[in-house]
Parts: sequence; structure tokens; C-alpha cells
Amino acid sequence: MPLPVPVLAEGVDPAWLPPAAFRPLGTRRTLIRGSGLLVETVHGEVADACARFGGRVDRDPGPGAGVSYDLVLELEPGRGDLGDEEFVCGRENGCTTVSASGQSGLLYGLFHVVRLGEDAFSGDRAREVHRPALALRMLDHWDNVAVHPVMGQVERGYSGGSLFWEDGRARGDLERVRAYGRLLAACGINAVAVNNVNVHRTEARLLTDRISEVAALADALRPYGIRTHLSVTFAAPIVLGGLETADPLDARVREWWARATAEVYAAIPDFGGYVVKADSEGQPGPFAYGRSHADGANMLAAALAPHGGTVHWRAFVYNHRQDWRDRTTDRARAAYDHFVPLDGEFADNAVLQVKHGPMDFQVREPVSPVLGAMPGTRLAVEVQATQEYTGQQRHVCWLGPMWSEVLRFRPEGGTSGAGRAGGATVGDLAGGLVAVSNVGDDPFWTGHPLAQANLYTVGRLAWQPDADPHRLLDEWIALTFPAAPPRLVAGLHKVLKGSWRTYEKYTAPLGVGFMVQPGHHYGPSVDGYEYSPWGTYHFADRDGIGVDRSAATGTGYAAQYAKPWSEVYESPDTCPDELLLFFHHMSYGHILRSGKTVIQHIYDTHFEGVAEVEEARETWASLVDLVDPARHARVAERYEEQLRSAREWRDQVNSYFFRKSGVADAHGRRI
Ligand code: GCW
Repeated sequence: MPLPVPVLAEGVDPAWLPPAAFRPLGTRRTLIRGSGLLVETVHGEVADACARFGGRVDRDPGPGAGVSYDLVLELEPGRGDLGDEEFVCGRENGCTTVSASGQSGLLYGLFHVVRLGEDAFSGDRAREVHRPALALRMLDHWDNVAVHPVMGQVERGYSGGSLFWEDGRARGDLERVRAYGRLLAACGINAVAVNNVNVHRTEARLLTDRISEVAALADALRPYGIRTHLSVTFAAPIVLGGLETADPLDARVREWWARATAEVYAAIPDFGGYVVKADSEGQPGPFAYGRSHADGANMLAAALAPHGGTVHWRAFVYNHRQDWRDRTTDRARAAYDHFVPLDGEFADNAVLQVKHGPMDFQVREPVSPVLGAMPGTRLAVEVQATQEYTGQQRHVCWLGPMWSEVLRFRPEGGTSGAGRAGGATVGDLAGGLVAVSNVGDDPFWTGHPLAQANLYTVGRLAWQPDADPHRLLDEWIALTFPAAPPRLVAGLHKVLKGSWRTYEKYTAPLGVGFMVQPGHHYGPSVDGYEYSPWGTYHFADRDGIGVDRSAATGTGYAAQYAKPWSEVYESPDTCPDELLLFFHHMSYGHILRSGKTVIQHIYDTHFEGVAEVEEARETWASLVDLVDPARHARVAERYEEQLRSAREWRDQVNSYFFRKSGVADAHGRRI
């Protein structure tokens, strides 16, 4: 029996898989060869499309003999030239063929055909192998099982409640979870962690007596080739096991983890593994026992290894009890200082999960130096699809270009354009891309309907880190708005394309970051973290602003990079403008490459950013006749808030720096 396509509740948006996207496929004759759970998924998808649009699908052996097919989707299990997730697609003699040796490959091949649309069925197409560049393409949910008194159901969640958990337990109706898995498979994601990395008491028990709830989620995601992962607390042997220690070198602790892990695999045979936030922002970890993070990660890796699982160990370790008067301590240095000395010590099934920047998902950060400095360690890059610091899904901020810059960055130098000159890229060096999910139980999935583009883009970039993000945006538009007239396509492109830079313009300037309101992190507060133990300062004074992170006179962070970057960042003369205040404390009068002073740049970009939001709002309004009313209204409403907030940012930031510097705006605007 083919697996039925998940039915979405009334009003839930089909996102990038609307029925119409399947029309080209659904009007044709398809033959499917092979068997297995995911082949049934593929069959279900094609059968559903055919039922809708009048096409035909056959199985082999089946009643298809003598029929000529437009599309053949075939599983050839013995093919040694293709990995499990890879497929070959080509077209000749009027027939399009997708061949795969693994079931996931066939599923990805199907969605490739969906993306091609009518093009899949016209002309000839040379046989082309498609393979994901990164083996691990993962979404981490920061979902709490029970509503947390401060963080709510989903920590940094801006899309309603959790897709997985409600009222302290797993949701009973998992149709939506299955539909989520479907959307994820269609953009290439193959792993999901279903609970918050801050593991509170209730959530800790998912590992043991509540594992059946995780197993139910895994069952819903499996038909779409997605492996389920769990965030666990390092203190589990104490909290759940009744031991008095969680020392990773203690035999009783190791045995406890081995037993607990065996039970997890008894419930979920294809379980992906653990995600761990240790010794970070109050979470327990190996430091309490005088052990290293390699000791901690390797203990869990050993428990997972016999079952084929992986531990994702996060590198987000820093001192959150700093003193702003001490200018030598620098949060940006922390991940490198903690982890680079451990390179080569991590087990083969341990992955170090590194935030893309050295701080914390700010709108502009340099690429983390850790990503180029641990050749003996498996690495995954972590990005944040949930827009904690980039407008919280009330603002349009399409992050594709930012993530693409990170993935194309070459830690040992070289051009980052289309040419491959230079050293390896971050995309080459990392084996995985992990995004903190922006999805909840909202009918549009992501709160802001246009934030779906972030989710789609992150999956596709994980598949192909050197892809042009703008092409991926076009793909998302074409799928989500099938048969859209050119005015709509152009309008969508216009409001999304530059939205990251627009957001950057009206918020924190030149890489300085963290001018947000403490706690919830929405809206401006220039000094919000300036006198705080969290360690995220701009050091603005009457003469200038920025953090001296040079090796010569600052915190030495710039020296964590290999050449040429250590030299490029070391001097204000070579440091790129957009990162200038991240690396240097500059006077307000310093002249940027643009020819403007730092202070005039601050004023101008804040005015420009607001003007760009005003324009985007108008563009969106002009599309009212072309977008379904619910979606149009939701976005229009959010533009009102974005504009209000952007003006607030502009006015607070500009007034603040006018008062600090005493320098008037060259254009005499009201600041
Ligand atoms: O960005 C910060 C967030 C925390 C989060 C932490 C992390 C889950 O403010 O809410 O905790 O990062 O990445 O662990």
C-alpha cells in the first residue's frame, strides 16, 4: 500500500508543496520500481498527484507492460556508484528517469522532478548525478515539552506553539509532523532534534521513561527519510539514574549511558543520536568533574557507537559571568580557546556543532575561526533560522545571502565568488549544516509567511552549500506560488532579496551587534548588554565605538584566524567596513571605504533602512490582487510592526550616537 500524503488541517498552508506544484507530474504516466517504506512514500506522492490531475502510476511488476512512460522512478539497490541519498536524473526518448540505489535517493529524486516542473518533461536532459554535499542536514528544535515559565513552549519560538509537544506531552495527532517531514524532505533535510538544548526536568525524561513519545515522532518523520535526534542533559545519570555523579570517566556513569542508549535504540532503531549543550549558560557539563569536553563527548559517543548513532556536541561554551570593566575577556574568543586545543581528540561519531559566528547569531559577525582550525574533528555549522536577533519573524529578513557567505568563506583565503580559487570553503570543511528551526504550530508554519523562505533556503544550502542563494529564492517562489504572474515573482523577489541588509542597516552598525533589549532580544536597546555579565559590549564612548580585538592592542581574537584573515582583520586599514567595529574601536570621524565617517554611516544607514522598509511595505501592498487574502493580510500586518520597530531602532540608535559624539547629521535631519 502506498503511504497516503499527509492531510493538512483546514487552513494550514501547504508552503512549498501546494498541490499545483505536482501538476506536471500528476498529468503524466509514471512507473515506479522498487520496494520499501520510502518507495511507498514516493508512490503515495505520485498516486496522489495522479488522482488529482488525471495521470497514471504503475508499479513494477504491474499492469504497466506495453505502456510507454513519461517518468520512471527506479530503485536499483545494487548500484555501487551511488550513495544512499544520491540519484541520477536524465531524459531521453520522451522519458525522464530517476535512478537511485537507496530509498532516500529516490525520494530526493522525486522532489527534484517536482522542482523542475514542466521542464522535467521537455526536451532531452543529460544524465546528471545529484548528491548532497553535506551528509548531515539538520534542524534543531528548541521546543520544550512543558511550557517554560520564561521561555514558553518554544525557546526563541515565533511561530506559535510546538509542532511536537503540547500540554506537557507529545501531541496525539501527528499528521502535521508527517507533513512537516514532507516539507523538509522536499528541501533536503534529513535529521531533526525534537527538543530544546536547554534540557529542563520534564524534558530530561524523554531519554528514559518517556522515550515512546519520541518514538512516535520518529515514526511520523521516518517515511520522509528523517532521523530523529534528542537533546539530553549531561547530568542525566544524576537526574534520572540516581547516581551521585555524571563524571564521564566514572565506570558507573558510562554503564548508565550505555544502558539508557540501548533502550533508546530498542524503541527507535534508526535513532540519530544526542545533541548536547554542556557547560554553557548554566547547563551541566564535564567541567564540574575536571574533565574536558572531549571526555564528555566521547563518553556519549561510546554509548552511541554500537548502534550507529552520533553525538552532536555544541561548541557554544563561554563565560557568562564577565565584568565589562575587564577589557581582556572576550566572549568571541571562547569557542576557539575551549575547543581548538582538543582537535583530534573527539571520537569518529562525535560532531562538534559550531555557531557560524563567534558570538551568537547576530545580523553581522565574522565567520567563526573554529571552522577553519579543527582539521582532525568532524564539524557542523549551526545557523539560526528562527530569527531571535533578526526580527523574530515580525520583520522580513531572508538570511540566505548571509548563510551563503558563511558557507563560501575560505578560512585559508581565496576568492569567495563562483570561481574555486583558494583554500577550502566552510562548506567543504564541515560535514553538516544545522539550523535552529523557525517552525511552530502556526498555520503558516513560520509565523511570518515569508519566513518560510529561510527554512527552504537552509535545507537547499545544506544540500549544496555553494548554490547561489538567489536561485534558491527563485525556486522557493516558483514552488510556493505556482504559475505566479511576473509581477508577483518580481514583487516577492524585491521584498526578500535585500531584506537581510535592510535589517542590518536599521539595527546594529558595522558588525558591532547586540544592541537589543535584554531577555527577549526584540527591539533596540543600545546599552542593553553594555553593563552585563553576558559579555557583549560595544564600548561606545564620547570619541568612538567598537571592540578592539586586534592582536597588537586588543583581545587577540583576530589572531585566531589563519592568514590572510588574521592580517586582514588585524588592521582597520584592511578590515572590511561591515566588520570594522567588530574588530576595532574607531573614532566617530574615521573615514570608511565608502568615503563616509563612521558617525555619518550610522545616521545614513538608519534612515536608508527605514526607507527600504517603507518601500517594501508598499511593494507588498501592491500585490494584494495576486496573493491569497489570508497570506497577504498576515504579511501586511507584520509590515506595520516592522516599520514601527525599524523607526524605533533608527531613532534610538541615531539619537544615542548623536548625544555620545556631539556630531550633527550632515543632512540636518532630526536625530
Ligand atoms: O542565542 C542564545 C539564546 C538562547 C539559546 C542559546 C543557545 C537555547 O538566547 O535562548 O539557548 O543561544 O544557543 O544555546
